[in-house]
Amino acid sequence: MYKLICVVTLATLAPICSVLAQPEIFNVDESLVEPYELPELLKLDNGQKVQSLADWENERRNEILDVFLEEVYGKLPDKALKPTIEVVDHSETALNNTAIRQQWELTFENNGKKLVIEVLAYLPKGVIAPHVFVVPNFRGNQSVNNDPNIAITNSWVRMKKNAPNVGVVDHRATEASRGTSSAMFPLDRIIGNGFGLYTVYYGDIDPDFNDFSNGIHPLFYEVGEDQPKSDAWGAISAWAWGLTKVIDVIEDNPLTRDSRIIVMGHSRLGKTALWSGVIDSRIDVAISNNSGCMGAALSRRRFGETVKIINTRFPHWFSDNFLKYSDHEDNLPVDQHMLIALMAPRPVYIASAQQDRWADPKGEYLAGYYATPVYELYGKKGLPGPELPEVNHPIHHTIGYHLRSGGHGVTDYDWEQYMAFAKMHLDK
Ligand code: GTR
Repeated sequence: MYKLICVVTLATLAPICSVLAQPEIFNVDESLVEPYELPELLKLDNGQKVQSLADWENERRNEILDVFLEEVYGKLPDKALKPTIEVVDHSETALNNTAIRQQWELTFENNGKKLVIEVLAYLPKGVIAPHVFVVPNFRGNQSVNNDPNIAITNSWVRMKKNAPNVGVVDHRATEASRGTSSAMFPLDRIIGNGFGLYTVYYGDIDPDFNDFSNGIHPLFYEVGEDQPKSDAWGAISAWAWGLTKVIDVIEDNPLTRDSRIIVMGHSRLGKTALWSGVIDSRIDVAISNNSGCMGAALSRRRFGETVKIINTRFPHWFSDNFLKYSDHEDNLPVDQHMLIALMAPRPVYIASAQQDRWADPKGEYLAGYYATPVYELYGKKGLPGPELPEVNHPIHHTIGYHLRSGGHGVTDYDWEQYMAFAKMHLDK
């Protein structure tokens, strides 16, 4: 089935090859994509067609959601765990006097374990209930800006092979890590456009390696358990759960209680952003930036990263049940167009980058296109046809999409689209 072995000479894919423990087999040639059949979005498990919005909302949506919960990302705990929340910082003069900065410590305790999640917000001064972006970060809150008042994370920080890892020593962040992700968080533009930003470090919620004795999971184990059940949450569900806790903070904060909420995430956190939008209806808009395999991209295309590769490298991201779909995508009762459809009728944006073939731009687009019939049930516009739009020609319907020139990352161009898309849908 796979036609291309990872001996790729293409500069853009070379780094991928070098980080894989063993050469993996994957295809990045469109002409080699085998025909595939997607599971039907609007057909109930009993074979009947979805005829109405009520059929979708009361039946089909639940069937699909259950599969994503049990077979893919894993079920989140039913039990609510209330944190103690401490406001640790409030400044009215942040970012050259343009923003209010706030920081909170959320402390969760259970089973004799304790977890602290730090939340950071910048809000534009003089704007009442600004729309707020919730964007999880990869290297600690201190990495989003070189503001010396941001608390440096105490949590484990991922170190990339073949990357400088500036300011991270032995998996701990140091002073030198301040602002190292600021290109991904253009706060001057975000605040300048009247938006607020909430961010949280994903490693505070669950450190990103295959170990379930740390992070949030152990706080929810039942007696005798030391890892999640086979249908229970992996790391992506845990990170999405963490975003719902940030939304609790947004709702408790008088400055943002009435704000509209846009979740945006990049790459593995783009997968997380989509999933959080599905499980939390308080999210008004979900945006996935270069989310790829098990984010927006259709798995059955087996283009770029495959289910087998993702399960081999990152088994902890999903429920254990998901492991059986390695090389067996066709057995999965869902594909990622169904994840997008679960956001309906709320606006959802899928962003791809031309050189990011590992994430399968066409597969990301097609998931939005094949989700469109559900948006149409609500009288909303999805994506117009099966062909990829031209590079740098964004589509801003209720489903948004762009294929940006360049590679894997978040750029100012991406942010311009997200802010325009959010304004279009959320401004009254
Ligand atoms: C890659 C992974 C992708 C994507 C990316 C990232 O190694 O294969 O699924 O999530 O990491 O998060 O940067």
